[in-house]
Amino acid sequence: MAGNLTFGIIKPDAVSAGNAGHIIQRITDSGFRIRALKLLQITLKQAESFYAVHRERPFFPGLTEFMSSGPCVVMALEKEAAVKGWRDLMGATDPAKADDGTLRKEFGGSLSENAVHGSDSDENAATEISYFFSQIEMI
Ligand code: 3AN
Repeated sequence: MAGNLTFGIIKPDAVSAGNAGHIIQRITDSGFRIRALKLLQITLKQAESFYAVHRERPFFPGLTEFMSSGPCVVMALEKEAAVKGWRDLMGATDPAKADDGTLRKEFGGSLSENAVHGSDSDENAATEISYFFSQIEMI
């Protein structure tokens, strides 16, 4: 059965560009219910822990530095088949290759500064939600 929850981040590039509100509007227009949301700036160590799966990749230092460079918005999102639905709304990792109508096409600037993050599986969604939100913060 498809899971109902996913985890998303509005990354520092989109927040500093003033696009967080536009992106949240697109999320709710697409039928997601926001179960939890907060603005925060993560530390470099927290970014390294969150992206630990990419530790060996050449882009890891730049990615973690960028993700800790300014405030971001973290969200727990609910919808039927939420992981796929949120990835479809985000679009391809590289904004230049993302389909029209996707968030990365509209708001992403580059492969590394691509406006939004989304979980890639139900299992990772649960892990990522619990990394940022306690049970009492889930509405
Ligand atoms: P996605 O976020 O689409 O699931 P992943 O999980 O492959 O993509 O990559 C995680 C993040 O790492 C991406 N959102 C992007 O910011 C960054 N990234 C991925 N590939 C590259 C790359 N080749 N060069 C720079 N940054 C990258």
